[in-house]
Amino acid sequence: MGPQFIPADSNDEQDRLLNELFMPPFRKGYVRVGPNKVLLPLYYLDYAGRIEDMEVRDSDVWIVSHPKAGTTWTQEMAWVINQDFDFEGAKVPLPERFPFLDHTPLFDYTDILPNLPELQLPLFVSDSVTYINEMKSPRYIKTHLPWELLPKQIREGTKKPKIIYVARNAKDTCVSYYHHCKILEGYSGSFDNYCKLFLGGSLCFAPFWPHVLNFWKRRDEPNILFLKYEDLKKDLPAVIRKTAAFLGKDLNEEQVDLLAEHLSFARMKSNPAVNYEAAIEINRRFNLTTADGHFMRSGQVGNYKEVMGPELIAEFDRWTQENLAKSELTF
Ligand code: PPS
Repeated sequence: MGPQFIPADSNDEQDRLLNELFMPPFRKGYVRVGPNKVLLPLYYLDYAGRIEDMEVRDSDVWIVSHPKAGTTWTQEMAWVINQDFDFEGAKVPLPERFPFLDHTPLFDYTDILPNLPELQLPLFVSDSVTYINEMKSPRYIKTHLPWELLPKQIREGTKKPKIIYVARNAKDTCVSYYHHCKILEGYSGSFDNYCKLFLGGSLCFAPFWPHVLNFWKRRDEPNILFLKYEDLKKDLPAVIRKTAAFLGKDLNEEQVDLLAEHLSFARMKSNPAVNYEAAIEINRRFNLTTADGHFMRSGQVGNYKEVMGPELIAEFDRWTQENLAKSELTF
């Protein structure tokens, strides 16, 4: 059985904006799930019970994050380290070797597929939960689900996979998520309305701060590593060393440099295995979303300054201070 939920279809401003501006062909509605009222597509309910009860393995490596926090960057880093620098294997598309557990619940193609026979979906898209259940060990699993919606075996500690959580400051996350939702998830509204939804906890996997803080408070558990996008930007070799130590791998300085080069923004932007250009192209080809843009977009800290005015910045900063006041977390 999955967690409790309520439909996000009320008459309040948040639900109205969401249902007016964020209803692409592959969404049929939204629900708010569990005590934190995590927003998810209605289709998630078809998978909630299977995710809750899935068999976790101690040998799994999980990357957990709020969307756009640096997930892909962290995935590639963890995969290369844990696979002992198998750069040949790293040519396999990331979603295949490091699948996204909650991919299928985000995209309900059930009414679309009969009309688009040419749209052939691989199993990691059409049923990401089954794909992951059938993977050989060690499995690599990406998820944006917050702590309270992770499989029961993780929450109850009966299985202890290695979990890397990556967080990013709210303003850059919001801007990055806005572009992502336009090019990959069919958001059709303005940036201002998007920010209202972000601050109001009405985008998939929101609310933002409980997502981050629920891992921050577990950061000292031996099977959890808490990283920040800003630290990857500031000193990537240091984060590579820290991640290798967490995964139990010894790296020499030559390997650290080699991996830092492989993980540079320019290299990742031109690497078809990790840049999601193929996924964007499918959306365009089948008219599932219409906006232009790239997944590897700015790769900067502070990019929000180019799109947010002073009032909006002040609002985000107030909201951040309020939420972080009782923690030692800073961005
Ligand atoms: S997703 O869809 O949630 O998995 O997206 P996620 O991977 O978390 O976040 C994508 C943003 O991370 C940036 N990115 C990088 N920045 C710097 N260096 C490297 N190597 C790198 N790889 C990915 C990517 O550009 C997105 O951020 P924005 O701000 O949109 O550019």
